[in-house]
Order: sequence, then C-alpha cells, then structure tokens
Amino acid sequence: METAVLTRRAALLAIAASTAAAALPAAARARTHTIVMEKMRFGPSPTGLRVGDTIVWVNRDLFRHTATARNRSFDVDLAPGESGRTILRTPGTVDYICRFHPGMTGRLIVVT
Ligand SMILES: [Cu+2]
Repeated sequence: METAVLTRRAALLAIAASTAAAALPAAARARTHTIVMEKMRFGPSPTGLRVGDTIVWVNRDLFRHTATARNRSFDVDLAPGESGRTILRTPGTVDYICRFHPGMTGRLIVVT
C-alpha cells in the first residue's frame, strides 16, 4: 500500500516537472549554433533549429562575406575575422547565400 502511495507521488512529481518545462519561455530553451564561413563555403547547417535559437556566423575567411536570407529575414555582412548573429524568429525553411559570392549557399530548417 505504501509503495502504491509513493509511486503515485512520484508520478505527480514527474507530471509537475514536465509541466514546468513546457511552461518555460522559448528564450529559456533557446540554443546558440555556429556556422563558420571558410574557404569560400558555409559550414554545415545545424540540425534541430528551433524558433528562438541564435545562429552565430563566423567569417574565418580572407574575404568579406554575407549571410543573406533569400526571404530577406536576415542579412549579416562580415569583414574577414568578424562574427555576427541572427535570431531565428519564424519557423520554416530559409535558403541563404553570400551576396558577394552567389556560389556560397546554405539552408536553415527551423521548427517551432
Ligand atoms: Cu562571400
């Protein structure tokens, strides 16, 4: 009998914990991902991107590059050695290019 009570209490605590996690604002769950520009290419796009996450763009090349969304949702212009950031505000698929080197392309897939 006592075991059953303890089990029920544990179950209630588990439910309370998961409810608290779900109630966290998106910003509290947000993660930061890095995409490096190097040798005239964008590094691999991170997987598991969610609304609220941040992309840090790092230009390790000897050339100026941009990360420019085709849907105009972001446009980061970076001199050699610079970095910049984009916060992902909306879900969806966003293709991006470098405005100076259109052969440099990438794609972000963002879920809610
Ligand atoms: Cu470029």
